[in-house]
Order: sequence, then C-alpha cells, then structure tokens
Amino acid sequence: MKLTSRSVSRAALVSSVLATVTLSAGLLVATSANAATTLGASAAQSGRYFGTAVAANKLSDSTYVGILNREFDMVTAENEMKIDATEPNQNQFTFGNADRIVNHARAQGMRVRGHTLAWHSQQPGWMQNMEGTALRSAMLNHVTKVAQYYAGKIYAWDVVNEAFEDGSSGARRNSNLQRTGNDWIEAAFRAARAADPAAKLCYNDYNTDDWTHAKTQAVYRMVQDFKTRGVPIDCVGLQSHFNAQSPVPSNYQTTLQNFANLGVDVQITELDIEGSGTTQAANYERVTKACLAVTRCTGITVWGIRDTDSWRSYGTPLLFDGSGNKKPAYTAVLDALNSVGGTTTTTTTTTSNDPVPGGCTATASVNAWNGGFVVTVKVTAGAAAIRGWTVTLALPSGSTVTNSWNATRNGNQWSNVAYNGNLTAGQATEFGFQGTGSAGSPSPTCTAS
Ligand code: 9MR
Repeated sequence: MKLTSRSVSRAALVSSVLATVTLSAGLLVATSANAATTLGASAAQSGRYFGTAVAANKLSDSTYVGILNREFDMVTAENEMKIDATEPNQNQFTFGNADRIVNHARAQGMRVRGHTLAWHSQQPGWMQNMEGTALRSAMLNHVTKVAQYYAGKIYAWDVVNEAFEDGSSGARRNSNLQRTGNDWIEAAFRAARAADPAAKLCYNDYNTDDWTHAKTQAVYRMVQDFKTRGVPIDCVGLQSHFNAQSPVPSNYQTTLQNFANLGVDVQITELDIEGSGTTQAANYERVTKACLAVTRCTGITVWGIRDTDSWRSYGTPLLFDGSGNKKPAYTAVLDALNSVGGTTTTTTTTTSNDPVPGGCTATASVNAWNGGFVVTVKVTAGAAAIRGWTVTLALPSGSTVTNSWNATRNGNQWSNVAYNGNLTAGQATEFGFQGTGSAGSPSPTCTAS
C-alpha cells in the first residue's frame, strides 16, 4: 500500500507510519507519507537539506543546541572556518573552534557547508598586508591546507566569497586578492578541487538575488565562462539577506533557475529576512517555494537559529524568537516544505553473510519524488566491534546516482570512509546518496571487515 499526501488528510499524515508490510523473513518495509515535523526532515522529503549557521561559543547553550539538533541537517560555521580563524599566523593553522562545530554536526548526522576559503574580508593581519605573487601563493596555500584538512567531511565549500562590486558596474571588487590577477578565482577553485575532490565547490555572494541587477549578471557570466572552460565549479550560493531596502525580488525564482540552467546546483546559503508576523512569514514562504520549484536548488541555510543569535538581531530576521519559540515564519517554511515531497519507504534487512563475528546490518530509507530520490542507509555493527563495512544495494536499471556522502561508491557497493569504519558493538553510522530515476525498494546487505 502506498499513500501520498494527496490521498490522506493533514491530521492523518501526522501519524506518519501508514503501512508496514513484511515481505519475507528478515525484510521489513514501512511506507509513510510526508508531513514531517522538523525543517530538516521536511526538506529531505524532496532530497533537499535545511541548514543553519552555527557559532562555536553557543554550543554550550542547551536551548540553542536543542533546536539545532532537532531541526537542522546541515551546518555552516558562522565565523570559525574563515581565514582569520583558521590561519591566524602564516602557515600556522588552528582548527579548534571549527572542529567543535564539524564534530558536533557529524555526531548528529548533519552535513557541513564550508565557509569560506578565499575572501577579501576577515583576512588575518599578515594577509591584509600582502599583495601580488606572495599573496597569490599564500591564498592558494590556505585553500589547499584547509580543504585538505577537512577533505571528505564537507558537503560544499564556499571557495570564493563576495568577489564582485555592488552597484551597476558589474565589475570585480577591488581587493588585494583581485589585484593578484583576474584569474585568482579560478585558481582558488582548482586548488580546492585538488585538495578535496569530493566536496562541491561553490561561488557565494549577496545582492545576487535580483536577476536584473548588474552584480547578478556579472556572477552569472563568470559561472557560464567557468563551465565553458572547464573550471571546476559545482554550485552557486545566494546568501539572500533580505530587508526593506533589499526585499525578496519578484524574479527570485528566475534567478535560481537561470543559474541552475548553467549546470550548477544552487543553494540559499545565508537566508535571513528582517520583519515579523505574517509579512515576514509570507516572505520566507516565497523564498522556500522558489527553491522547491527549482530542481537544482538543493537546500536552504538560515543565518542563525534565534533572532538573538543573528548578526542583525535588531531586525528579528530568523525563524525562532529569542526564547527559542517557533515564529510564524517557521511554520510558513515548514508548511511550504511539506507541500511538496514524496513518499518515505524504510527497508530493513537483517541478513548478513559475513566473515566477521557479529557482522553488521543495514537499513535503507528512501525519500522519493517524481524523478529523483535520496537514500539514507544506516549501518549497525552486530555483537562485536568492526573495522569497516561494505553495503551492497542494487538500484533499478535506469536510475543514476548523482552524489553520495559519508561513503565511497563502487557500482552497487558503498564502503566506509576513513572516519566511519570503526564501529563498536551495536554502534550505528549513516551514509547516503542522491539520484535521478527511481530507487525502488532497496534491500541492502552489509558485510563487515
Ligand atoms: O554573521 C557573521 C558575523 O558574526 C561576523 O561578524 C561577520 C564578519 O564579517 O560575518 C557575518 O557573516 C557574514 C558571512 O560570513 C558572509 N556574508 C555576510 C554575512 C553577514 O555579514
């Protein structure tokens, strides 16, 4: 039995699990329709993520961490991965606060957006005073060392941030990095690709939301040029900081779609909208629906959790109030995310033909929508510790895997990466992949080593 959101009422949806069918010994399939109750789970119904900026010094605030862990499945370090934080003295790298965020996220099964490798702002003093070839090499060294350090742990890097002028010029921003030569951006992208081939590489900027603005057009032409010449770029980040002076433009969805049409993913990377009540909620709904309407808009990140956490708290621009209560804007986003999305099917297989005592088991959960899917696989060690695992999971012919995380893939087999192979008895870890076509009802098997 398969039910979709169209065939049951919202009240019934909340009960979530609609059918459980035992197909054969050891194989259990549960099908549920959508109406997830958190931002991350709601976004996952259409293969998207919902993220937030996180500040390391707030990880001891239990209200903050409670909302973070409950609602979000992607994290961006608000300041801790910036150049001044990670390389305070030339060639001396410090990752303490960034690691606290990355480790927290990964322990919670959240993914991480890296922000940011090359930027004119928040440069450490030694870099601010540099120019020319010395700066070019220092910048490339920074990109390489930081991307290498986090290799395999980052879903997407904002490789270059805010490199274009505001206003009508459409020119590059005059910065010490720009003065090293117009090719500094593509050099940074090439270095990032070499250092972490698994990460998606993004160009990220603000005031690039209105399709008619000169800055938007200039970024578009750069991305088009990069795609034409084979410069490695996978995504464009639209920061999307909105207020009365810079409202959500009527052509926002057009902008997202036009970037996507260049063959890159589009991500809303720093969303906040000043305001309150129903007006703010309506603006958040518009932004969310615009992303949902663009297949390659892969996720939304808000720039903080509570209004009081915001870089512009006076504008109360976020989804939770200062006490951590959900605002009307939160409900508008959640409802918009729940208005699309597919059917979730969880398949548990308990078989394991395994040379290791205790072995492992694998459970696959599929979020499917028209034309695509995300499969999340939970691997659990048996009665003994294991040092590695391989999950075999066949997809129907004609479906294609477009990206995966927390595992390396070889055809129908996904194996652990460096950080998630060692599991103690009974311990679980998750990996996932996204694809086009149908995932069917996969029945994964797990082999431990
Ligand atoms: O939110 C960040 C704030 O805490 C910092 O003081 C500020 C310093 O530049 O950066 C803020 O984050 C910015 C982001 O890194 C890039 N886009 C604009 C964001 C808001 O200013």
